[in-house]
Amino acid sequence: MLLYKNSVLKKSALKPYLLLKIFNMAKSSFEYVKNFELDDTLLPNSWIVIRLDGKCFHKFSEDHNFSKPNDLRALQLMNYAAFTVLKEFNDILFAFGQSDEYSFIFKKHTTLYKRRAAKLLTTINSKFSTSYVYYWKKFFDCEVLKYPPTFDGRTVLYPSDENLMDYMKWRQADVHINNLYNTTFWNLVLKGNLSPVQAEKRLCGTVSSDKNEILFQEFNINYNNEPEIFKRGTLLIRKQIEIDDTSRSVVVAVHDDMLKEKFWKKHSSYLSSKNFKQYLKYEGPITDIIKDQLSCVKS
Ligand SMILES: Nc1nc2c(ncn2[C@@H]2O[C@H](COP(=O)(O)OP(=O)(O)OP(=O)(O)O)[C@@H](O)[C@H]2O)c(=O)[nH]1
Ligand SMILES: [Mg+2]
Repeated sequence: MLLYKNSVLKKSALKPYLLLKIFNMAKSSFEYVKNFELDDTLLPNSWIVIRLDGKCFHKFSEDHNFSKPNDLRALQLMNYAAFTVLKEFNDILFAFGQSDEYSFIFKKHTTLYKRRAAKLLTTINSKFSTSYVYYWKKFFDCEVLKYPPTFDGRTVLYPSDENLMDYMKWRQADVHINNLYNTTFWNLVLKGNLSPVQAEKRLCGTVSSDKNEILFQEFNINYNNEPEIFKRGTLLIRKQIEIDDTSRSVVVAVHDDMLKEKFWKKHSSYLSSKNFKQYLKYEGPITDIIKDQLSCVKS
């Protein structure tokens, strides 16, 4: 293009094939820069996990009046944004979310984008982040989105099934630890009239049973009865569903206890088979996310 714009060439009566030759020479002399691009193909035969996390969400949640310690709208928006990702990328086996983070676990032998790390991470992050903004109003009807949120992301490879299971357990244990602390902390502050500093001091050195006791004795709260989504986070997983005598695979949101071996025994087929045959049957309620997928199929 630059060559063509050159006034001498424009005015000259060069034949088109000569112009093309000059153009191609220029192209190949520049093209070497492509070699600077690094190969970031991820190892085969290993689990690819992408984890996204909201940047400065302690501030973002304040600025958007999230309820403390848990805002159901915020969690549902996170789930919906992640669901949008799973809907588009069939190679994601399941995803797990809590607070301002979401992990996406790819099928072990995925060849999506030839397993190129940057392409996978940036595409998933972009789809998730734009969906978070795009669907904001669906969940926060009275709260205006004041500025665009940012999510960081990382890609981690896990070589064994055990590593992957431990990863999922780690993230879910994190929900439990944080939620028990936050629930007790905010009850002490909001209902117990302690300042945040006093509440922090009160909880310093306490173990789980102490916090359960504070909640029960002082605020009449049985922690076990708190909503599962708060205590365990959300697992988005593909399951089979029977509709009108036909079986369809859909993404469902569940709050199963992944710290229990029972969960992994039941879901062992998700991890083991190379040529995945069939997802487990879903037996829960027909949620909005499921309705969304069924109406999509019909239209
Ligand atoms: N009130 C409220 N705050 C939330 C909720 N979910 C997430 N947050 C906030 O988001 C933070 C998420 O933790 P982090 O990711 O460690 O903190 P961060 O401020 O995002 O910091 P970076 O991730 O390092 O940028 C929590 O500490 C809360 O402040 C919610 O449902 N309600
Ligand atoms: Mg964060």
